[in-house]
Amino acid sequence: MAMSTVGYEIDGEVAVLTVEYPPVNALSAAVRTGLGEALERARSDAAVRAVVILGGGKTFIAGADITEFGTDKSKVKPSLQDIQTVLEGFPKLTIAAIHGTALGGGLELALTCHARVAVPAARVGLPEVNLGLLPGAGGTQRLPRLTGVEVGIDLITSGKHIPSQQALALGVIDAIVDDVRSGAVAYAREALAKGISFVPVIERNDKVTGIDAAVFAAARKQVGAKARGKIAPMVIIDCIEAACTRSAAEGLVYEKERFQELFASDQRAALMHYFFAERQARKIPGIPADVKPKPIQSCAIIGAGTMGGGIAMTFANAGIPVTLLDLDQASLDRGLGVVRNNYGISVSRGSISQEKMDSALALITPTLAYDDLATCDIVIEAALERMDIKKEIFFRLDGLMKPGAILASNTSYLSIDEIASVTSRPGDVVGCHFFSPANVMKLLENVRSASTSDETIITVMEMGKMIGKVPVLARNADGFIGNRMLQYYTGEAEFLLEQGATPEQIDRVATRFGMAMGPMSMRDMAGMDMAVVSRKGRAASIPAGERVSPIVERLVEAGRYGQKTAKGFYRYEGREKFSDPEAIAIIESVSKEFGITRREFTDDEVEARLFAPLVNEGAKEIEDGTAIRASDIDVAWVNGYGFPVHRGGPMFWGEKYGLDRIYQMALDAAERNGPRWAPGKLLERLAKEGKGWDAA
Ligand code: T1G
Repeated sequence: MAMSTVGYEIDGEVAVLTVEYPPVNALSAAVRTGLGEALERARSDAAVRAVVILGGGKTFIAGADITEFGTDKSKVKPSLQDIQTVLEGFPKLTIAAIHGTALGGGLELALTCHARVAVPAARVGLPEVNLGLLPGAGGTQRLPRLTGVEVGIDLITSGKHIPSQQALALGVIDAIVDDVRSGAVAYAREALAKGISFVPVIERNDKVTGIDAAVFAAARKQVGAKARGKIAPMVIIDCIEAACTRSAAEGLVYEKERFQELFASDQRAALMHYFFAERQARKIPGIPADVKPKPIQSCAIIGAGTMGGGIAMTFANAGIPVTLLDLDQASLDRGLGVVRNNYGISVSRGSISQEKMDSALALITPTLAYDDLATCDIVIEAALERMDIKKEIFFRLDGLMKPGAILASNTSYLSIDEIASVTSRPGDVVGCHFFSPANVMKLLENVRSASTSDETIITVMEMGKMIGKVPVLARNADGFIGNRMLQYYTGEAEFLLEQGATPEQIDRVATRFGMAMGPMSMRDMAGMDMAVVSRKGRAASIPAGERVSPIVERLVEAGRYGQKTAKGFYRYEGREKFSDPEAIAIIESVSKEFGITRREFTDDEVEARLFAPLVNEGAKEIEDGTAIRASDIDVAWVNGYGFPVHRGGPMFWGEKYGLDRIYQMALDAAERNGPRWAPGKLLERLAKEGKGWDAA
């Protein structure tokens, strides 16, 4: 008998099976074995007339055990499908009792029970698409039979979790109960008493019959437009279409075939890498286990500008009271106006309720008085990117904030060590770099100085997750993790322009690769006048003898700032962009100025030239300790810079592309652009040894 991971108790005529497999009751080999044995026991116990299946600890079953994927354990019988077959043919009433989350295989198992009940705070979903997969245990065949095809397509291609109230309305669950265990037992008893019979979900065909092919054509168009190269969403639509055009048995076979196809894909490997990378990034080596995060129950923000307002929304959305300070009432009013407007847009789009907007706004208290910040657990400075101003603020905060408060700067590149140097508590000083718009972008790049304490680090990493961000820890260095690499991506794009590529080609290649936006369009959106200012500030970091392309400066001199002036690399009419011969002429004049003979580039050459420098600089960040691990860099770029998650991140992509090729490209780039572009020792070693980042 395997170590029992499934508790078995009798409550009157109901057998209660509790899956105990922390942390999320994943359907490991041990759990599947335990479930098989417990169901057999219930079947043979004449006193048992119903079975309730629930999860121990904080949740129901969160899906197949991802850690077993690709291992022999995943082949151990009974498979999930075997358990489902037992359940779907079980001679006694079976009830899935859901709290926490029922996700992936967990929900698929519940869909083979006769009925499903959930507590109000529970959530259910089929998020396999986020792993480059599809629900491979009948989810694409059963869920649409309850929700209808269009809702089923939306839920499964998005992977979203839905609350139990919505699940009830859609028929995914049959009742909401106050207490997961007693409520489920009572539901079972009542169903027995009333002699209610349940039709197995797989036999309910009314919602998958007679569906017009146009529904799938429309879905493919809509989902395809957002997929940005992801393959799983389109395969999911094929499977749901099969639920409507084939028998249930054939549909299940079809789904299994398409699941195997996705399981073998590079995208599944990349997305699985990313799943663990995001969680690994929260683990900081070298910090003793007894160092615990401080509670963050109040937040002060200095600066009600775009960033400060967005950060205020982030904390308010997490239910944390915010005191928002600015220098004068006009700035404060303007900042709060932007916050209110942002919430209003979300309400009008239906993405949040009016109540949510009102409750979040009620948590934001504007003030002009620094004294009002003193008792907050953390203060985040989001003032101008000038060191003198930041030093003045932190010196003042040092004398004001309660002992133990965390003093954070949202700076995107200024030195945290230098900022901390004006305080008497450098251990409490840290960078918390949010990305604009701060209430939307997921990345929180926490930056430790040489003095930042372990407790401060652990606290801001935990805080990141608590406020719905994806935290990554950087050590203080120019540009931290993301922006330090970004200058090589945009820099090489501008050199490519000088050498003959066009803005259209570069942006087309970047978006074909899966980037949310190409580098030239990104420049136009951010505003190149701002880029010129920050490049002036960083000019000292360019070694003598090296140069940065002056194309951006030339465009700004010509009044071409980007979208804000309706012209930049492109000409804009509203949000629509057009090629602009005037911009091309400026680019060509730079080529001429530097005696560069322009030539054609293949798209593949542009792609390699754009992304290889990212990998090269990322390797240097691992080497010098700016980044703890390669996968942290992947997490930063996926969440802060729109790098396609289905490619795993720049470092994962580079390893697949070949570190030896990346190394050679770095040597070539150094020839062209200067020593900053040369490969570091780590990349050289790994390339020559034929190893990957795990040997870093
Ligand atoms: N398998 C194994 N480990 C898992 C896991 C899973 N399904 N889900 C989470 N973990 C680990 C995670 O790595 C972390 O480990 C710890 O649990 C806490 O996770 C046939 C094939 C459930 C909402 O995609 O969305 O079913 O870092 O930090 O924030 O069709 O975990 O502590 O060592 O995320 O409270 C489908 C993925 C699988 C759900 C909880 N299911 N998990 O969030 O904790 S494929 C999923 C989540 C499948 C079938 C297919 C979240 C969560 P460690 P956490 P959390």
